[in-house]
Amino acid sequence: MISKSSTVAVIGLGYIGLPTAAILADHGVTTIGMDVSERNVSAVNKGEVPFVEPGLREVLERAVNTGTLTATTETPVADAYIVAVPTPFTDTHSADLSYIEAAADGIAAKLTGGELIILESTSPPGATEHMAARILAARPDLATEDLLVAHCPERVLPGKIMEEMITNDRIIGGLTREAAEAARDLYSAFCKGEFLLTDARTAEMAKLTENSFRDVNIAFANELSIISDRLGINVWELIELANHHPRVNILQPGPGVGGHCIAVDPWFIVDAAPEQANLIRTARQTNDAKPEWVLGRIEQAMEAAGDSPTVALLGLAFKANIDDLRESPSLRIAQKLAARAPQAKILAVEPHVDELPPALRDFSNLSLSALDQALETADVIVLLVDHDVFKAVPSTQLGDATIIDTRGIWR
Ligand code: SAJ
Repeated sequence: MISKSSTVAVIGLGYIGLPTAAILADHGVTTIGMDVSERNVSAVNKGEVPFVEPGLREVLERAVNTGTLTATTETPVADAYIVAVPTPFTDTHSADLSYIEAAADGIAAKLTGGELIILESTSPPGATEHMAARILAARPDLATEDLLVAHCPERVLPGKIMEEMITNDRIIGGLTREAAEAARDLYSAFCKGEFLLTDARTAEMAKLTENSFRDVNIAFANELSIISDRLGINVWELIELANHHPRVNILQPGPGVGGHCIAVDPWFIVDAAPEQANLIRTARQTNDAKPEWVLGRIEQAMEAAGDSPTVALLGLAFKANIDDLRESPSLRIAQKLAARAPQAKILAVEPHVDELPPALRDFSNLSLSALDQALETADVIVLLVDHDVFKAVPSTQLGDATIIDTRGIWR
């Protein structure tokens, strides 16, 4: 039975695991965070956040100072486990479950029976059953009914995690009803949203469906932007006008879709049902093709600007006001441009990072630049991320450079 006096272990102290552990601990639950990275563990034990997430630092500091949160590199003994490890995809777009398997192996060794094990990582249909089977195979002394296993996908928005973790509704898919109810009791320590209980497979698919819904809608906006460009129409005005219809709500075009969720999760559906998932696959391909289209526009503008143009690329993160560069279309654009245009001087501006990411370090024609300096010297200014600092740039500072605004913030 999971109660407020239970000890909860959170496996994986990344973008989701760390906020989850900090919020649980801040609500009085004894929490042990586990991560394979010694650097992360030592940062967390000092109350330091290894990435940018508004509001997390305060909650983490409080939890560490009161002693309800500790971090370790070893899987601890606990009453409940929350697995929040990455589920990247392989070269063939199927889910790589190796991190979940490693977490399962670590947990299996510590079980005594009666524990609750929750998979939070976004997973393909069947992954929770797979995790449970792996644990039971490692522990033949335990019976299926000795463990409570559930899938409770996280659905928080990076940048708003601290708020959404408390207010969002939560889907809880149990391998049994008892497991779903135990997971609900655990999350009710901090979650004020509605709890929606279902089976694990439906919960897995619900998460993938939400992100695919968004991907398909962004693909529609991205396709509209390419069509509008061809027809000489301002796509942002077009979308604003169409959205005045009471039943139309088009999302915004951009340089492509990034992040570790929307650019990844739809592939898990395609992989699970390749013959049926045609629209979902096409949307992924449409969004994945957008950076190449933007590159074409940049190359055209560079050609018009002369032999050795200076190009400012504003933003490397995958979206506004965060430092996360994973699956970032802007990063991909910067990398490809640097490789294809040795004659150009490329100034990458990303106020949320102190140094260039490894993918960009080996290019002598690309450097990290301050915003003012880049705007002053660029022949071509490419807005890739709608960070607030870029939105605040007055049009007078753009001079007579050619502007490619992929997010429509300066129109
Ligand atoms: N984007 C657009 N146009 C838009 C909206 C987004 O081009 O109109 C781009 C962004 O610039 C970014 C990408 O899409 O590159 C994804 O950004 P996002 O803000 O839509 O979503 P994420 O990846 O930060 O978080 C999503 C959220 N899912 C949904 O909104 C359905 C979040 O709630 C999930 O918890 C998260 O994925 C996750 O972890 O799965």
